[in-house]
Parts: sequence; C-alpha cells; structure tokens
Amino acid sequence: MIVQLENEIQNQIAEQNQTAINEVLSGLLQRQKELPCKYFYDKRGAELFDEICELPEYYLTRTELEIMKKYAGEMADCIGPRAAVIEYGSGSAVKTQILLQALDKPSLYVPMDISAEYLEYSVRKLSRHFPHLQILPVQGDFTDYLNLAPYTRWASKKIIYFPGSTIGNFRPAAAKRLLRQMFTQCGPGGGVLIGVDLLKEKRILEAAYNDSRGVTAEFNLNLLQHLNDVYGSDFNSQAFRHRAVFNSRQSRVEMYLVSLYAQTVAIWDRLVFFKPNESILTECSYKYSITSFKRLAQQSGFTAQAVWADANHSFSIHFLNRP
Ligand code: AVJ
Repeated sequence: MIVQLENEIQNQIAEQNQTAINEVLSGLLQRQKELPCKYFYDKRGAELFDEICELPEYYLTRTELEIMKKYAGEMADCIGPRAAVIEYGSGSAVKTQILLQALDKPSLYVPMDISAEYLEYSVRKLSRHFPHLQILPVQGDFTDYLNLAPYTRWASKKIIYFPGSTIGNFRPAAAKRLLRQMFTQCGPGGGVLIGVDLLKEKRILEAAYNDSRGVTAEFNLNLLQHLNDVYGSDFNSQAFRHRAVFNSRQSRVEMYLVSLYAQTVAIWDRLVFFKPNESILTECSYKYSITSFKRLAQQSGFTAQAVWADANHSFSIHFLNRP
C-alpha cells in the first residue's frame, strides 16, 4: 500500500530544489572546482551505478550484501518489532529486501532517493514482495530534513537505514551534521543501521574506483551530461577525463573530471573557465576504521551498539542506538 505525501511536504521539496543551482555554481567558482556527487544519479547514472555494483573491482556492494545475508537476523533482533524504516538513498533496494524480510512486522517503509526512476522501481518491487507494508516514497535529497512524525505515530520506533557507505561521500563535519540530523529524526529509542566501507590498501581502493572496463569513468562523465540536461549548461563530456586517487592523509578516495585542454563552459548565467588539466572534484569516498566510525557516531550522541563485518574486514555495518 503506497501512502501519498501531503501537499505541504511536496512544496517543501520544490523549494529545496531552487537552492540546487546555487550549490552547483558556487562549487564551480571555488579554487578547486567541485560538483555535488548527488548529480550522478539521473536515469543513465542510476543504470551505470548498478553496473558498477557488479564489477569485479567494486567489492563494496557485494560484501555488504554478504554481511546483510549472514547477519540480518541479528540486525532484526537489535531493531525489534513494528519499526518504521526510513532509508536514505534507497536506490534499487536490494539490501532493503533482505532487511525487511528479517524484521518482525515492520510498520512503515520510507524510501528516500534523488532518482525518480530508482524510487519508482523499488516501490513497485517492494510493494509486490511486501503487500501489507505501508510504503511512503519521498523523492529528494535525504540531507533535507523531513519531519516524518505525522506518518510514524503507529510505529514502535524509527530506524534509519543508510547502506552503501554513502556516509563516505560527506566530509567529516558534514558527516557529523548528517548523523545529528538522523539522531533528531529517529527520536528517542530509535536507531540507525549504516554501511561503512573500511580503510584498506591503496591498490584495492583505487581499482574499485578505476575499473578496467571504464564503467566508473562513464559514470563520472555522465554527471556533466546530467547538468546539461537539468541546467542547460554546455559541458562537452569528451573534453574531460576520469581520474580516481586515494588520498591517505584524508583517508578518502577522490574522483575528478580533468579538463583535457583550456575551455570555457556556460552554465546558468555564468561562464566557467578551465585551464588545461584543471580538475573538478566530483566525489569523495571516505574510508573509516571500525573505531574511527564508532567515535564519529558517539560524537553525534549515538551509542555504537553493534557492528558486523566480513571475514576480511573490507566493509562494516553498524547499528547505532539513540538512548
Ligand atoms: C554510492 C557513494 C557508496 O562512493 O563508493 C561508486 C559511489 N562512486 N563508484 C562510492 C561510487 C564511484 C559510491 N557510493
């Protein structure tokens, strides 16, 4: 059963979209040019991301899925019965299906995603698999706070599910801010189930973001096409190349689009100049140790109640509890 969003919330989301162009422009006007990585996920971007998840070098999705399959029962025990599950960046909701299957009478599922295509697909799939579950899809950026209180009155508690290590896309201060938002949103007695990629050898990390088939390169370059579609900019994606490096000092993989030559790009009411080899930082993927992530969670008010990992300690899933 699919629940409709109230008008007021729909308006709230429309307003938030207005500020998006400013965010894009201000990023391009910085000394190190930057673009928000959420723009990867248009229809083509979502398809490419699903392809990335199948790549031999991209161990993240495969490993997280393996941890979910093995420990979903223990996760469900931590969460308890009749929980409302709010998912940040639900994507194709493959891991969600495992979680919902294991949970005792989940009362509501709120998938949030920036991609309308992803949302439509996952809602259709999950409503088929869980015909009695109430589903409230929200299209938009999960960093925009939504007060879900009117919808969760009948739930025993609110659980935010945030898989994929998407928390890694946020710099430490922003990650802390997002965890605080989750702390507020889940309420007393609520919690967060969150996937976090772990620090490992540079060689393995760089291969994961620099696959031999070039799918990640295409995913990165598609960002420019998406901006052209949404804002009428005139980026030529053939005039840039993909680059991914592990920055060990900051414990993050950085993805860049590098300008092949001097060029000018028009976007909205601005011209943006590029020198040869000048880069745009398009994504950071922070890598944590289990202890460094627990510390971050505790600084946001949570109790780090449980953590699961694969045998190689490539990836972790934490359950954070709001006392
Ligand atoms: C979806 C944010 C987890 O950072 O690993 C995959 C996105 N970027 N390959 C990541 C991504 C390049 C991914 N997250």
